Amino acid sequence: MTDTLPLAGIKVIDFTGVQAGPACTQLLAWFGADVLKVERTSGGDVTRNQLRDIPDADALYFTMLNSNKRSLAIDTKTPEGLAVMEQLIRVSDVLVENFAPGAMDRMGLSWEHIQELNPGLVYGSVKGFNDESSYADLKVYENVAQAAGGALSTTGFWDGPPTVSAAALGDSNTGMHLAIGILTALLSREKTGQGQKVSVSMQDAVLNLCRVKLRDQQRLERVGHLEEYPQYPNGTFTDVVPRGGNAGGGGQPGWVLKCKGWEDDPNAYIYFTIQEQNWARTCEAIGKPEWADDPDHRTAAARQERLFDIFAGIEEWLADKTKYEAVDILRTYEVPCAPVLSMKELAYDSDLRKSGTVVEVEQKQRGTYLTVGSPIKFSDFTPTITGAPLLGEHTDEVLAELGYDADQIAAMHADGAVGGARTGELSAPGDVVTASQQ
Ligand code: CAO
Repeated sequence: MTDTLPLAGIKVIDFTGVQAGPACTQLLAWFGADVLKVERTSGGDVTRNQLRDIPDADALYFTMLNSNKRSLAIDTKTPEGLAVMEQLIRVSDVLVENFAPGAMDRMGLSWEHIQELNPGLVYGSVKGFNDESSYADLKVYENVAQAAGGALSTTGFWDGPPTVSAAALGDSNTGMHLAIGILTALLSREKTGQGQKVSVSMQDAVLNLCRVKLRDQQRLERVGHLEEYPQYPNGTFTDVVPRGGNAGGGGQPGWVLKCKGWEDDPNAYIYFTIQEQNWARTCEAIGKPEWADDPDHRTAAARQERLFDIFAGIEEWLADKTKYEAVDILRTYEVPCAPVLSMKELAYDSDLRKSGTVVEVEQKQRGTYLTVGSPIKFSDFTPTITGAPLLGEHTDEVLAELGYDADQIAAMHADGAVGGARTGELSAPGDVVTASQQ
């Protein structure tokens, strides 16, 4: 099955950690690439140990970003480890890294040297800021990127502080951008035979998703207000895009509305959108048919001034309906809306299980756990999600593939240049060499 997947035969060196890089390489692995995670001998990717829910088992943070991969544990700061890395670069198609700025150069793996080793290699790199930025030297995590990319200043309520989004706009989003860049460079290589460096900065990737706010900055500078924001027409605007709470970002006003049970259930809400072209049916749906032709409600301009009174009226209609009942009625009137779903509801959602968007995976040391499957659906194949590798689980296998013999491999283990379980040691799921034992 794996041999027939679209990216079968593409060898990827996954020299990444935490979330941004691993999310990119995991996607390539799902689509059939042979993704080899290269990790430090002591502990590996830091997420193996972060936020553990089972002592001595790799954390979900790691397993949910590293499925379908193999793991090689080497110390690239030893001459033997660096030689292994160079040999891997010679025989691979793609290398992805997201280390701190300068770390690859310090390791002796500059882009110039990588090109000498393999001119056909596609080199994918994530940094916090792009090369032209005066912040290019900074180390960056998710929320730092959200701050720098415009998400923080535009998220939250107008009377509260800048607010982070739960969605990984800085991390996974950057990884997805990088995956697109890598696949593009691979297609380019088909024509030219040449590899190239593909860089994505987290600031740039966040801003790319915040493009409507850049739109709003220019509109604000031209007309002095933003008609779809709750501040209009009764509040004040400054010269920067304000935080708009739960307002819709496009031309159709929307808001989060309370449903039956909101007093006790933090997620008893729906998101409701007033679609301009569907106004008459929307009025029918919410039991206010008189609003359809009323001059105070008939046009978008008239509604704008009394938007929050309209939402309050809809909440009266919602008071005796659960979020599911409300959506079931509103959908028959083609009102764009959805229940606000909790993570618990999503985890046990049978539709998401059926579509493979949420999958149950078997993991050594852990048993089964839930993770996300591919959100990209193909007509010709369905990606199968498998467990994540243990630290150095494939060290010996990979070294043998590179031509090292058993004595050389043993010597490298003895020197500490490589790590992980020795061949044959992983006979049972619980039989694992943990970081602390290495
Ligand atoms: N063998 C030997 N050394 C290794 C190694 C290996 N297999 N793998 C990594 N290292 C070394 C690196 O060479 C580096 O050494 P130097 O500091 O001496 O150059 C060291 O480990 C630490 O690398 P790091 O990049 O992981 O550094 P960090 O933990 O201090 O910073 C992070 C982490 C994420 C802030 C930083 O990597 C970064 O800014 N990356 C770019 C942006 C990014 O991707 N952030 C998203 C992370 S997801 O939230």
